[in-house]
Amino acid sequence: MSIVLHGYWRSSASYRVRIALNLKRLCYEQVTHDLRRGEHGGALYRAIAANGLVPAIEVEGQPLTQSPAILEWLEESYPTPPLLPHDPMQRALVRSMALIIACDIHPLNNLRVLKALRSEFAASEQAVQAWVGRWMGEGFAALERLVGEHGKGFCFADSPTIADCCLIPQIYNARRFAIDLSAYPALVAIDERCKTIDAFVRAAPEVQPDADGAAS
Ligand SMILES: N[C@@H](CCC(=O)N[C@@H](CS)C(=O)NCC(=O)O)C(=O)O
Repeated sequence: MSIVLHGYWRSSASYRVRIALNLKRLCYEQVTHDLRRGEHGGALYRAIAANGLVPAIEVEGQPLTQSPAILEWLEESYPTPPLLPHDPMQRALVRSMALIIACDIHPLNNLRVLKALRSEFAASEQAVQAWVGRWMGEGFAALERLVGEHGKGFCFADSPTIADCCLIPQIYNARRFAIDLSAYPALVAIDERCKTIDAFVRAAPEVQPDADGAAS
Protein backbone atom coordinates (compact mmCIF):
# COMPACT_ATOMS: atom_id res chain seq x y z
CA MET A 1 0.00 0.00 0.00
CA SER A 2 1.57 3.34 -1.00
CA ILE A 3 1.04 6.15 1.50
CA VAL A 4 2.12 9.73 0.85
CA LEU A 5 1.95 12.22 3.72
CA HIS A 6 1.61 15.85 2.71
CA GLY A 7 2.73 17.91 5.68
CA TYR A 8 5.19 20.32 7.13
CA TRP A 9 7.78 19.66 9.80
CA ARG A 10 6.37 22.18 12.27
CA SER A 11 2.71 21.38 11.65
CA SER A 12 1.37 19.76 14.81
CA ALA A 13 -1.52 18.15 12.93
CA SER A 14 1.03 16.52 10.56
CA TYR A 15 3.06 15.48 13.62
CA ARG A 16 -0.01 13.58 14.94
CA VAL A 17 -0.17 11.56 11.74
CA ARG A 18 3.59 10.87 11.69
CA ILE A 19 3.39 9.44 15.21
CA ALA A 20 0.48 7.14 14.29
CA LEU A 21 2.14 5.99 11.04
CA ASN A 22 5.29 5.15 13.02
CA LEU A 23 3.38 3.37 15.79
CA LYS A 24 1.69 1.27 13.10
CA ARG A 25 5.17 0.61 11.61
CA LEU A 26 4.12 1.82 8.17
CA CYS A 27 6.43 3.17 5.46
CA TYR A 28 5.38 6.46 3.90
CA GLU A 29 6.71 9.12 1.62
CA GLN A 30 6.68 12.72 2.82
CA VAL A 31 5.90 15.74 0.65
CA THR A 32 6.46 19.08 2.33
CA HIS A 33 4.41 22.27 1.92
CA ASP A 34 6.12 25.25 3.50
CA LEU A 35 3.46 27.04 5.53
CA ARG A 36 5.63 30.14 5.90
CA ARG A 37 5.66 30.56 2.13
CA GLY A 38 1.95 29.76 1.82
CA GLU A 39 2.65 26.70 -0.33
CA HIS A 40 -0.38 24.95 1.15
CA GLY A 41 -2.72 27.51 -0.44
CA GLY A 42 -1.67 26.85 -4.05
CA ALA A 43 -3.86 25.22 -6.68
CA LEU A 44 -1.63 22.13 -6.94
CA TYR A 45 -2.03 21.27 -3.27
CA ARG A 46 -5.71 22.28 -3.21
CA ALA A 47 -6.33 19.66 -5.87
CA ILE A 48 -5.32 17.12 -3.19
CA ALA A 49 -6.58 18.87 -0.06
CA ALA A 50 -9.82 20.79 -0.60
CA ASN A 51 -9.35 22.64 2.72
CA GLY A 52 -5.82 23.79 1.81
CA LEU A 53 -4.43 22.71 5.18
CA VAL A 54 -1.84 20.11 6.10
CA PRO A 55 -1.83 17.21 6.66
CA ALA A 56 -3.34 15.22 3.84
CA ILE A 57 -2.47 11.69 2.94
CA GLU A 58 -2.77 9.95 -0.39
CA VAL A 59 -3.44 6.22 -0.19
CA GLU A 60 -2.92 4.60 -3.58
CA GLY A 61 -3.70 8.05 -4.98
CA GLN A 62 -6.87 8.61 -2.89
CA PRO A 63 -6.54 11.87 -0.94
CA LEU A 64 -7.76 12.16 2.67
CA THR A 65 -7.60 15.25 4.87
CA GLN A 66 -8.26 16.00 8.58
CA SER A 67 -5.83 14.37 10.98
CA PRO A 68 -8.57 12.82 13.22
CA ALA A 69 -10.09 11.11 10.16
CA ILE A 70 -6.63 9.97 9.06
CA LEU A 71 -5.93 8.52 12.52
CA GLU A 72 -9.27 6.68 12.44
CA TRP A 73 -8.55 5.33 8.95
CA LEU A 74 -5.16 4.09 10.11
CA GLU A 75 -6.70 2.40 13.14
CA GLU A 76 -9.36 0.65 11.06
CA SER A 77 -6.97 -0.38 8.30
CA TYR A 78 -4.04 -1.40 10.52
CA PRO A 79 -5.50 -2.50 13.87
CA THR A 80 -2.15 -3.65 15.33
CA PRO A 81 -0.90 -2.20 17.58
CA PRO A 82 -4.26 -0.71 18.63
CA LEU A 83 -4.47 3.04 19.22
CA LEU A 84 -7.98 2.75 20.65
CA PRO A 85 -9.19 0.44 23.44
CA HIS A 86 -11.64 -2.36 22.69
CA ASP A 87 -14.54 -1.25 24.91
CA PRO A 88 -16.91 1.28 23.21
CA MET A 89 -17.07 3.65 26.20
CA GLN A 90 -13.29 3.55 26.60
CA ARG A 91 -12.86 4.21 22.87
CA ALA A 92 -15.16 7.22 23.19
CA LEU A 93 -13.20 8.50 26.19
CA VAL A 94 -9.94 8.33 24.24
CA ARG A 95 -11.55 10.13 21.29
CA SER A 96 -12.89 12.82 23.60
CA MET A 97 -9.37 13.44 24.93
CA ALA A 98 -7.95 13.62 21.39
CA LEU A 99 -10.71 16.02 20.36
CA ILE A 100 -10.04 18.39 23.25
CA ILE A 101 -6.84 19.07 21.35
CA ALA A 102 -8.02 18.67 17.76
CA CYS A 103 -11.34 20.56 18.18
CA ASP A 104 -11.08 22.78 21.25
CA ILE A 105 -7.46 23.97 21.25
CA HIS A 106 -5.83 23.66 17.83
CA PRO A 107 -8.38 25.36 15.53
CA LEU A 108 -8.35 28.50 17.68
CA ASN A 109 -4.56 28.72 17.60
CA ASN A 110 -3.96 27.79 13.98
CA LEU A 111 -1.63 29.86 11.79
CA ARG A 112 -4.46 31.39 9.72
CA VAL A 113 -6.38 32.36 12.88
CA LEU A 114 -3.33 34.04 14.43
CA LYS A 115 -2.60 35.79 11.13
CA ALA A 116 -6.19 37.08 11.02
CA LEU A 117 -5.96 38.32 14.61
CA ARG A 118 -2.86 40.32 13.68
CA SER A 119 -3.90 41.63 10.28
CA GLU A 120 -7.69 42.03 10.55
CA PHE A 121 -8.11 42.76 14.26
CA ALA A 122 -4.83 44.64 14.91
CA ALA A 123 -3.86 42.27 17.70
CA SER A 124 -0.41 42.90 19.18
CA GLU A 125 2.07 40.03 19.70
CA GLN A 126 1.24 40.24 23.41
CA ALA A 127 -2.47 39.85 22.68
CA VAL A 128 -1.81 36.92 20.34
CA GLN A 129 0.33 35.25 23.00
CA ALA A 130 -2.46 35.73 25.57
CA TRP A 131 -5.01 34.28 23.13
CA VAL A 132 -2.89 31.18 22.46
CA GLY A 133 -2.21 30.68 26.16
CA ARG A 134 -5.86 31.04 27.05
CA TRP A 135 -7.14 28.25 24.80
CA MET A 136 -4.23 25.98 25.47
CA GLY A 137 -4.66 26.48 29.21
CA GLU A 138 -8.36 25.61 29.15
CA GLY A 139 -7.78 22.49 27.08
CA PHE A 140 -4.76 21.31 29.03
CA ALA A 141 -6.57 21.78 32.35
CA ALA A 142 -9.39 19.52 31.15
CA LEU A 143 -6.91 16.94 29.83
CA GLU A 144 -4.84 16.98 33.01
CA ARG A 145 -7.96 16.02 34.94
CA LEU A 146 -8.97 13.27 32.50
CA VAL A 147 -5.45 11.82 32.43
CA GLY A 148 -5.55 11.77 36.25
CA GLU A 149 -8.77 9.76 36.06
CA HIS A 150 -7.88 7.39 33.20
CA GLY A 151 -4.14 7.42 32.52
CA LYS A 152 -1.56 4.93 33.73
CA GLY A 153 1.52 6.28 32.00
CA PHE A 154 -0.24 7.55 28.85
CA CYS A 155 -3.41 9.60 28.32
CA PHE A 156 -5.51 6.48 28.67
CA ALA A 157 -4.23 3.37 30.49
CA ASP A 158 -0.71 2.09 29.85
CA SER A 159 -0.13 2.26 26.11
CA PRO A 160 -0.23 5.02 23.46
CA THR A 161 -3.56 5.91 21.88
CA ILE A 162 -4.72 8.53 19.40
CA ALA A 163 -4.98 10.89 22.41
CA ASP A 164 -1.20 10.67 22.88
CA CYS A 165 -0.73 11.16 19.12
CA CYS A 166 -2.51 14.51 19.57
CA LEU A 167 -1.08 15.47 22.97
CA ILE A 168 2.64 15.30 22.18
CA PRO A 169 2.44 17.69 19.18
CA GLN A 170 0.29 20.08 21.22
CA ILE A 171 2.92 20.13 23.98
CA TYR A 172 5.49 20.88 21.27
CA ASN A 173 3.32 23.83 20.20
CA ALA A 174 2.95 24.97 23.81
CA ARG A 175 6.75 25.08 24.20
CA ARG A 176 7.08 27.05 20.94
CA PHE A 177 4.76 29.64 22.44
CA ALA A 178 6.57 29.51 25.81
CA ILE A 179 3.41 28.40 27.63
CA ASP A 180 4.04 27.55 31.30
CA LEU A 181 3.32 23.82 31.67
CA SER A 182 3.92 23.58 35.43
CA ALA A 183 0.18 23.19 36.14
CA TYR A 184 0.05 20.03 33.99
CA PRO A 185 2.49 17.52 35.53
CA ALA A 186 0.61 14.48 34.22
CA LEU A 187 0.78 15.78 30.64
CA VAL A 188 4.47 16.65 30.96
CA ALA A 189 5.17 13.15 32.36
CA ILE A 190 3.54 11.59 29.27
CA ASP A 191 5.68 13.81 27.06
CA GLU A 192 8.81 12.64 28.90
CA ARG A 193 7.79 8.99 28.50
CA CYS A 194 7.12 9.42 24.78
CA LYS A 195 10.64 10.83 24.31
CA THR A 196 11.87 7.27 25.01
CA ILE A 197 9.65 5.66 22.34
CA ASP A 198 11.13 5.34 18.86
CA ALA A 199 7.85 6.03 17.00
CA PHE A 200 7.51 9.37 18.78
CA VAL A 201 11.21 10.24 18.49
CA ARG A 202 11.20 9.66 14.70
CA ALA A 203 8.06 11.82 14.32
CA ALA A 204 9.56 14.86 16.07
CA PRO A 205 9.61 18.05 13.96
CA GLU A 206 13.34 18.68 14.28
CA VAL A 207 14.28 15.34 12.71
CA GLN A 208 12.03 15.63 9.64
CA PRO A 209 13.68 15.91 6.22
CA ASP A 210 12.24 19.41 5.67
CA ALA A 211 13.24 20.75 9.13
CA ASP A 212 15.32 23.89 8.73
CA GLY A 213 15.24 25.29 12.25
CA ALA A 214 13.83 28.60 11.07
CA ALA A 215 11.04 30.36 12.92
CA SER A 216 7.59 30.12 11.32
N1 LIG B 1 -8.44 20.05 11.43
C1 LIG B 1 -7.27 19.95 10.60
C2 LIG B 1 -6.37 21.11 10.89
C3 LIG B 1 -5.27 21.21 9.90
C4 LIG B 1 -4.47 22.47 10.13
O1 LIG B 1 -4.99 23.46 10.62
N2 LIG B 1 -3.18 22.42 9.78
C5 LIG B 1 -2.34 23.57 9.96
C6 LIG B 1 -0.94 23.14 10.35
S1 LIG B 1 -0.90 22.33 11.92
C7 LIG B 1 -2.27 24.36 8.69
O2 LIG B 1 -2.28 23.80 7.60
N3 LIG B 1 -2.20 25.69 8.83
C8 LIG B 1 -2.07 26.56 7.73
C9 LIG B 1 -2.81 27.83 7.94
O3 LIG B 1 -3.43 28.02 8.99
O4 LIG B 1 -2.76 28.65 7.03
C10 LIG B 1 -6.54 18.63 10.90
O5 LIG B 1 -6.61 18.16 12.04
O6 LIG B 1 -5.94 18.06 9.98
